[in-house]
Amino acid sequence: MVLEKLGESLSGVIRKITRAGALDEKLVKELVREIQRALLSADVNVKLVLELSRRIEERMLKEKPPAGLSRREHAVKVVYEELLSLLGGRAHSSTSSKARIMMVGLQGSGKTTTTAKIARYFQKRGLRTAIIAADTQRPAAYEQLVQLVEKYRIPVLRKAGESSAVEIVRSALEEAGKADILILDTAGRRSCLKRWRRLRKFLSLTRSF
Ligand SMILES: Nc1nc2c(ncn2[C@@H]2O[C@H](COP(=O)(O)OP(=O)(O)OP(=O)(O)O)[C@@H](O)[C@H]2O)c(=O)[nH]1
Ligand SMILES: [Mg+2]
Repeated sequence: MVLEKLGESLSGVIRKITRAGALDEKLVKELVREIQRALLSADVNVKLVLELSRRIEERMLKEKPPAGLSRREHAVKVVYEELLSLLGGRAHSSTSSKARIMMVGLQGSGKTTTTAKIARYFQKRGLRTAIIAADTQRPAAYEQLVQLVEKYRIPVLRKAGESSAVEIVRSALEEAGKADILILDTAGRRSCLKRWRRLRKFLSLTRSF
């Protein structure tokens, strides 16, 4: 019951962050007070609550969001990480949460649209996400992706002028650097799907990511 109430209150805080217009000092203080209230009514030690809320406030106001994350998304990440540290856990670091997702499917089945949706899904949860535009078959596949995600500032990686998908992936991996989640949008033409060796190549390239 207590945990349920705590969960509800904290979800309320996250909702407030994601819907906030501007994350100014006044709002940050209000959010921190709400987190304090929620934790204290769940009987969390007062000293711990004060320490945690001080850290949340400081990080939300002073920390520069990493590339690809807005201030609101970064604020959600801060709350998540600090709550996790309170519970004795460790937030996913950029190395531990690294994942790669390769979109494979027939032409027109929704790979590119879904790539953008998945990228946004993880970004909202505070993970740094990057997309590799490795579809070399559909005209303007890169522009389609950029159009879908530019408002979220999710990087779309592609080596300009490169016609080999494998080379695009190779050079994007160098750029992807700190991304937690890397999504590969591939071409879905039958001719490409037939080339399983190429798909295997994608996988082996991103294994080290
Ligand atoms: N109704 C509906 N339409 C979708 C969905 N996902 C994608 N579409 C539409 O399906 C069409 C093809 O989507 P894309 O995401 O471009 O498909 P794709 O697999 O990347 O296509 P190729 O790159 O040509 O292989 C577009 O007009 C999308 O708007 C969905 O979940 N529901
Ligand atoms: Mg596509």
